Amino acid sequence: MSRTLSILCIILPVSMAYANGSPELQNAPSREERMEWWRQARFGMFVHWGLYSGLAGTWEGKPVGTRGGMEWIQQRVKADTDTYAKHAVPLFKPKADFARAWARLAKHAGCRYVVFTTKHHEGFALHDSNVSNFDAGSVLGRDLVKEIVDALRAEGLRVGFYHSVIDWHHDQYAYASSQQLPHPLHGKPYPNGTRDHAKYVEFLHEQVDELMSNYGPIDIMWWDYSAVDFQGNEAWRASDLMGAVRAKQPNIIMNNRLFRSPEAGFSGMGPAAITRQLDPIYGDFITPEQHIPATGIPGVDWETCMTMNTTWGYSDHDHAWKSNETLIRNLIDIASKGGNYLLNIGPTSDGSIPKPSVDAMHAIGEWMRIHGESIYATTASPFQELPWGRCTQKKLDNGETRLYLHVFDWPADGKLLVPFVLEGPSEAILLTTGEKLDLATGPEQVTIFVPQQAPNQAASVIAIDTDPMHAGPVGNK
Ligand code: H79
Repeated sequence: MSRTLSILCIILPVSMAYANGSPELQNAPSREERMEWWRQARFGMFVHWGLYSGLAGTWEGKPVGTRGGMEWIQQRVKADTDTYAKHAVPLFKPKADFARAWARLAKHAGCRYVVFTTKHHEGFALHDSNVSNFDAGSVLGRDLVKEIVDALRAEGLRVGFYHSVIDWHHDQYAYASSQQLPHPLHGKPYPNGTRDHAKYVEFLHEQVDELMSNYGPIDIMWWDYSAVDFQGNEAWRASDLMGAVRAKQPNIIMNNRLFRSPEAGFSGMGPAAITRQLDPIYGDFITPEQHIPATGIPGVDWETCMTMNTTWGYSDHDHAWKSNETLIRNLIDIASKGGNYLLNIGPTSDGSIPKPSVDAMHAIGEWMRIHGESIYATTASPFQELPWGRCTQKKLDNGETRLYLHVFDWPADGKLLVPFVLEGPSEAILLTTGEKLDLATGPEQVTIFVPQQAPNQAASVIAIDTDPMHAGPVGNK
C-alpha cells in the first residue's frame, strides 16, 4: 500500500467515527444486531475457576464455611496476597484437555454460550499475560484462556469473559478508596505505604487489551463489580475501557457492572438492588444475581446468574444442591419473564466438574432436547400470572403466535384452564409426548383436556398456535 493511502486508511475511519460526536466505530453493528443471538440463546453456562478452586473452601486444614462464595476465601480469611499465593498456587493443577469436558457439558445441556472467569477478585489471570507474573502463563507455562476459548469454539458455543475489576493482588489497587468494595486488608494501612490507583487502572486496561486482542472474536464481556462509593470513570476509567473493548471487538456485548448508579441499572448495593432501567452507555444488559425478578423488565435486557449450590468457586463443604426440578423451572421462569439464565459450575483444582453439576446439566439437557423450542428465541409471557405454571411465546412465520404453556402443577381433573380468548379452530400439542390434545373455547377461558398423569415432573409443555387478531389473554391490564 502507498504511504499516503495507508495514512488515509488510518485517519479516515477515525475521523468519520467521531464526525457525529459518537465514539462508535463507523459501520459498527447496532445494539439490536449485537444483542440478537443473546436474546435467542436464553441459556448460558457460567464457570468460576481460579486459585480458590484448589483451596476448595479449606484454609490451613479447616473448612471456612459450608455456605457462600468460596471464590472469596482470601477475603474470608483476610490473607494478604503473598500468603494466599503461597497456599493456593501449589494446589491449582489443571489437567490436560479439561476444557473440552466443560464445552461438551454446556453443549449437552443446551447452553448456547459460556462465560468463564479470566480473573476473579483474587487477581490471578488465567491467560498468559505480559503485564503480570500472577497469571497462568507465568505460573504454569500455559494459556488457560486460549485452551478454554478453543474448546468452546470447537463446540460452536459463544464465548464470554468474566473479568473482575476488583483486584486483591495488585500492589497499586487503592482499596481504601471504597468502604463498600471488599478487600482482604480492608481497614488496614497499605503494606507499601501509598498506592497510585491510576497505575492499577492502567494495568487493568492492559490486561483487558490482551484479552480482546489475542483470542479471536469474543462475544461477551462480563464485568464484576462496582460500588456506589467507587465506580465508573473514577474507579476504572470505565467509559474508556468500554470504548477500547468495542474498538477491538465491535460485536461484543457487555454487562453494566463497571458502574453502580440508577441509570446503569442499580438502586444500591447488594446483589438484588436493581432498577428497571439501563442506559446503553453503561452496558447492554443488567445482571440480577442469585434471584429472578418478580416480573419481566420491558425494554431492558437482563440475565439472572445463579449457583447450583451456594458457592460460585468450588468448595468441598457445600452440599446444598438445588434439585434438577428447581433448575429446570428456574430456566422456564426466567424465559417466561424475557430474561436469560446463566447457570454456574465451579470446577475443582484440576478442572473437573463436580458430579452433582454434571448430573444436573444432563437433566436440563434431557428436558431441553424435547422442549427446547419453548425456550430458545421465545419472548416473555403475555399473561400476568398463571396459577399452574408459566408461558413463553414465539412469532411464527405465518403471522400467528405460538404459546408454550409450561405446566408445573398438573391438573388433577384433567382440565387445564387458560385465561385466554380463542376464536376459530385451533389445536394444542403436548410437546412432551407429541400427542394432540382436545380443547374447548369459552368466553373467558380455554379448556385443554390433558392426560391423567403429568408426562414430565419438572414441567410438561403444551404448544398452541393462535391468531393474534382473534385471540388474547383475558384479565391483563
Ligand atoms: O463472581 C460471583 C461472586 O463472587 C461475585 N459475583 C458473582 C458472579 C459477587 N460479588 N459480590 N457479590 C457476589 C455479592 C456479595 C456477596 C457476599 Fe459473600 C455475601 C459477600 C459476603 C457475603 C458470597 C458469600 C461471597 C462471599 C460470601
